[in-house]
Amino acid sequence: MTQTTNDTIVACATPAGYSSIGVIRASGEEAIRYAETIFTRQADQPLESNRAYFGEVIDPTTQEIIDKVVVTVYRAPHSYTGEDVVEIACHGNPLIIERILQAVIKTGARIAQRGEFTKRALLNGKIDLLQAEAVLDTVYAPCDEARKIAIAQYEGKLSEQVEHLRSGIFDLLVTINAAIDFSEEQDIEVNSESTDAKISSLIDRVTTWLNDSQSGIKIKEGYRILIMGRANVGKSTLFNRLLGFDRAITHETPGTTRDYLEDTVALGGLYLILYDTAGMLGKATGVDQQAQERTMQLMEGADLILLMFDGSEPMNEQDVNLYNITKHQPTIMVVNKVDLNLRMHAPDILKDCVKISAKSGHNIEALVDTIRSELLPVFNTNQPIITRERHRQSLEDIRKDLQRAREAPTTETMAYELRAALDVCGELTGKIINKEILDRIFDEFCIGK
Ligand SMILES: Nc1nc2c(ncn2[C@@H]2O[C@H](COP(=O)(O)OP(=O)(O)OP(=O)(O)O)[C@@H](O)[C@H]2O)c(=O)[nH]1
Ligand SMILES: [Mg+2]
Repeated sequence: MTQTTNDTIVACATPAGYSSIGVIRASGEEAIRYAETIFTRQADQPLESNRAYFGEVIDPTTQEIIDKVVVTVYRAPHSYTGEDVVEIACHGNPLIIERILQAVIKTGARIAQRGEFTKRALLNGKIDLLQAEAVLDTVYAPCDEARKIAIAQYEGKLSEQVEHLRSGIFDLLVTINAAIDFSEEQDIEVNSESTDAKISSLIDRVTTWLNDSQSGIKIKEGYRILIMGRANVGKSTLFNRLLGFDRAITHETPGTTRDYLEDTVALGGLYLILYDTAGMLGKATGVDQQAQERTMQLMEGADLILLMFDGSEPMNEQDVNLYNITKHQPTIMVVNKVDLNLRMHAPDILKDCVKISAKSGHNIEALVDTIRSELLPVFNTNQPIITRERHRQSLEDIRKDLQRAREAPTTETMAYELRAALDVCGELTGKIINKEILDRIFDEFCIGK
């Protein structure tokens, strides 16, 4: 698989705005020649690979010094893209970055498209499609668990597993093809128990993998956590405490929160989408009733409920109601206001609860630990889990193809289904290029990656 266009591209690899350092990256056949044109340094030897040089960037038209920079050179194929790559680390001022970009463009480069550096890495065989996606996931990992998975995928662990599956299917296809070729001369029984068992074992492998996929996607996209409880128990105070800033209004008057509030935070290595809800007020009417209906709607999609009680007051009917409503969903009981005298008498709840003070922050770490252990799944496999809908869909397709192969009436149809499964494996890793899939993936990238 080789790259057809190797014109030289350039882009800023660091975010817009002021920073200590900004990095401009160029890749392509002429990248080093362009760098030589605009870069001056004391010792004027040719730029060597894997070395950094201190010097100045000069505007090729006016000969004016734009900035003092460090230039690093990576010669093909030992670079991110597999092409000649030059990285210019300048001062992180948007004006300087723009001037240097323009200087490189004046020498003949063009601005890169979204993800074009990574796309070139893919097309030059430096990484496969799963790894290209993992690059994106590494850059945007919203929490530590997502980062761990992204790095494992970037290292190629997921690709290895897909390759392992692919070769299992391929071996089977070879046996079956041989049987088709020789079936007229020899009596080869294809639909034998052993073929059936082999396909079944491949299906089982894909199924185990798929069972973990929902968790993989959740780790990346976030767990929905609903803070529930009767009015005034301290839901908004906890919401603010977990977020680390005063997002919600809190007040001693019951019924402060009406419309639910939503915000995200990384806690305990997980990415959480937190919801602060309206307090349950017993027989509510009008706006209060609508607010409570919304809470009930949110409950349906919640991955975890934090059901809060006010430890400084006896339990009342609404607490019991909420306890009954939520008991069939994953729930953590949270008894709040333990900085005050404990007046709640509910042995069942107190046995299993986390006792906190949302106001002072007491025991919030224990609550985060409990949230983590409730949510973080025990994976069925050691193999890197999948984190994208595209992966999940492909595995579903492979499973269907394998199931059809197992039930195939003839050897020919069995071979046909196995070939279809192989094609999906190829699309998954990018061995088979599907332009639509590529465009969709690289559209998610930023320019400069
Ligand atoms: N002593 C003490 N007071 C708390 C604690 N947590 C919250 N409060 C107080 O309890 C009152 C209600 O807190 P909120 O966070 O607004 O309660 P809420 O559950 O969101 O209330 P609604 O939105 O009305 O349902 C406020 O005066 C808080 O300061 C706590 O841990 N200890
Ligand atoms: Mg509130």
